[in-house]
Amino acid sequence: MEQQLMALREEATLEFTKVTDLDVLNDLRVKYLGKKGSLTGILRGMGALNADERPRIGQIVNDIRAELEKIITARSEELKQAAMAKRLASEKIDITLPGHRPKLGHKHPLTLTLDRIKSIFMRMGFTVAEGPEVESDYFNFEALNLPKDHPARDMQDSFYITPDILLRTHTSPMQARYMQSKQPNEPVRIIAPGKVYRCDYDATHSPVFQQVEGLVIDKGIRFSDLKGTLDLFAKEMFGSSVKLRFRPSFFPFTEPSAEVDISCVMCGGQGCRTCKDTGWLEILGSGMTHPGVLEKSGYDPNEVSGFAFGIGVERTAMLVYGIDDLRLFYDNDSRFLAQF
Ligand code: 2NM
Repeated sequence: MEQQLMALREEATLEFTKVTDLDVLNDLRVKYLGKKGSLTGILRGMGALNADERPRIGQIVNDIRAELEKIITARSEELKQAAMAKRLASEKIDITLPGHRPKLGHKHPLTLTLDRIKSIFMRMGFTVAEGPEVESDYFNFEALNLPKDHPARDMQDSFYITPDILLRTHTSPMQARYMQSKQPNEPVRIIAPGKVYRCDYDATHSPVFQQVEGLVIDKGIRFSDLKGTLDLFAKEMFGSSVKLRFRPSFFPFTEPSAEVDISCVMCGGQGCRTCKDTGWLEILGSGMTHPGVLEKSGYDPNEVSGFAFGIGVERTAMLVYGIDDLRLFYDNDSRFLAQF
């Protein structure tokens, strides 16, 4: 048995020294020292030895194992260093090459558009008022003069949480909240931007979209104030050569009401695909605040008057950037978003 052990020691040492590959070295370790390896194999024969021989042979086995492990560790180090030296010799790194710049994101086109809208009105002295997207029936409809049979109140057209609570269908509830937080007849000059929700989905309608609604109340506010404010807004937003057109319309919370068109930003009013050959683009709704809306929020229509308007952020962004499908804003395709 002692001879067997010496032979194994010799053979293993020779093989470990010859090996030039780390994986092969590991295979050899398993072959000689592994659970089913040669050394363990010889150890199994110990049962046949005399009791007084066993400790001596056991000692030899342990010594051989330690010695071989030492050789393997040393050889493994050598091979690792050789591999690294070879890599360093062949691999050429040009440290003067420019690094990879991390890709920086940027604001979404809708955020850029909303920022511009806000900034235009803030320069005119408007305050930005924000509020809840989950609203009560009272603030979303009742306080704004929307009759019980108004289509927006239909379960089909709005997202209801309970019969009394829904996702706001416009940002006007914020205007009512703001009015009610003020002293009676205290002047108001706010815009309420934010997300609103309606059951609708096609190339020009998304179930969630963004709006900016404005409200001005004070003594002696007239329709000409509405016109001047929206005229300045449109010129700042779409360019100073833009013309405005006010068309009579209807909203439950304003009287009189007007739909506002701008001269087509694509063709300058000549007529094209975007404006469907009319030369005009509808951009917002507006009107003089209905006396009932003022009264419901603590304002006296005999003392003060006001105007209000609502602008669609998606629609504005589509016109500013020349985009024909609103769904592009929500797809999050970086090929689209990278263009802004
Ligand atoms: C629009 C059109 C016309 C509007 C009305 C009010 C409020 F709170 F004063 F009643 N806020 N916004 C309004 C008026 C909104 O959107 C097309």
